[in-house]
Amino acid sequence: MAFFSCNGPSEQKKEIDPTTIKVEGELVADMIDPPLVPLSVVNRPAKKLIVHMEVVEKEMEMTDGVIYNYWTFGGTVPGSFIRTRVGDEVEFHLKNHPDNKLPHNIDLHAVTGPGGGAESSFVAPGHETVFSFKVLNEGLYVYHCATAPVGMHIANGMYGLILVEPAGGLPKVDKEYYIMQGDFYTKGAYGMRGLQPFDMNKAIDENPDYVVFNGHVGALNGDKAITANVGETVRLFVGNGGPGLVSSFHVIGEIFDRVHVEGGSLINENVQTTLIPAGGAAMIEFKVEVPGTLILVDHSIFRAFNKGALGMLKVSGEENKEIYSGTTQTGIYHPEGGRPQNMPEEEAVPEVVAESIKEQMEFGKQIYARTCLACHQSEGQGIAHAFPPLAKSDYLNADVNRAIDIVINGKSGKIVVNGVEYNSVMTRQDLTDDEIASVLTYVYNSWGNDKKVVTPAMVKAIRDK
Ligand code: HEC
Ligand SMILES: [Cu+2]
Repeated sequence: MAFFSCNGPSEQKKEIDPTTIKVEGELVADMIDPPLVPLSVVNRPAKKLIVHMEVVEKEMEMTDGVIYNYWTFGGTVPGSFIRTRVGDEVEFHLKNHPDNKLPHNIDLHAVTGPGGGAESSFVAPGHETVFSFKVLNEGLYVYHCATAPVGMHIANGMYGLILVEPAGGLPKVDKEYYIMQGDFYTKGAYGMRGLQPFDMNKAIDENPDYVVFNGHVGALNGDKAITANVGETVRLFVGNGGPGLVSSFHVIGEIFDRVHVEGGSLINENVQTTLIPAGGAAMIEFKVEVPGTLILVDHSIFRAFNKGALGMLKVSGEENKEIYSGTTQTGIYHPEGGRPQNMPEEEAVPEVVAESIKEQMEFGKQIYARTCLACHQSEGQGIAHAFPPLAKSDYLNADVNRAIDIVINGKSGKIVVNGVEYNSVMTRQDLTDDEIASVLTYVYNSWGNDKKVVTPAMVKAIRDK
């Protein structure tokens, strides 16, 4: 027997032919920066919805010290969330900022028409184009630039989401957020400082240096984390701009109560990880029952810990020991950074090296955060029985050349740090001489250590031995 399951809005859609919905009046669309979204359409009638979007090419930070020339819809990656309802007539104004270097256009997957609008929206710097479309199908859709070389425009950040709500809007929830995954390809390896140009060869190979949420490593971490309170319902609008990778979207510590699979009308329940195709999306809903930091990841896990695809949802409120109890070790899931690429020498951009002790401290802190912190912890306190402390470490302070050697070559076997024996393995860290000098200078000048300064020449001397 085949019955339609009772999904409310999608049944209404069957009754009304959306092409016959009349529009009543005009409305200028709200444009808000991610991870926020405009308010639901709730009960408003279908309208002529006027969207003003400007393409902006601009340099922004990919991660600490790494600059990238992003091409954006509206100045952010992803571009502003566009919220419509079935039957709206969208009048789309696409501007190309006069300071931009390239022509652009827009292909919205919610459009029924040639190129999803791309064929009508090609616009040169300093100009504006206007085209109109009626939204017929409810769901969550990707939009992106489709100007040649298409892959390059998308890889530089030109994507966003457009939501088509059913008449009456989506069911009410307490919190809504907008997240989009994207992969980025740079000439230099992950974390290499300076302005990093796009690397077309890596893009064709689909081998990104960065896989991130909302355009930057850490865009949803720390004080930029999204938030909710215990007992609230959360809806995540999650898209994948690609251009290359499919996302295995997962939230560590939560189960998705409902997922609009691929952003459409099919609802799956009790989902652990949902697949989000490149150029696709999903609507994910869950209730948060206990406090803590939920970690958003692409569960292709090296991308999360080594390429940046890691975000946070901080839940505050009362504990509920019936649902979860146990001592919590905060900060188990940290980014670990990545140096997986071997760049051909001639393509590598020159390394930006620390010029002063002040810069060594600054760079060293960043290198520590993405390379050492995952094991030795944020204040160098280590983890009992597993990772020795770097704070007030007698072992560290006793011999600087030995410390350099450990970072270059790794370490295994018994050692005694502050009277406690460790017998574990530290992996060799694939860092440059300058980076090792900076990170060790930072460690020696933090947490009660004895303030040695390590130079690249000292590191080189050990490496060459
Ligand atoms: C994958 C986990 C891991 C990472 C990442 C890591 N270490 Fe270690 N580190 C260890 C372990 C385990 C030991 C102890 C090895 C043993 O038992 O022989 C250690 C030992 C050390 C020691 C000597 C012991 C002490 O406490 O003074 C130093 C110095 C050190 N690490 C520095 C660093 C620095 C600097 C970084 C980042 C550039 C780093 N480590 C990254 C796991 C790690
Ligand atoms: Cu473009």
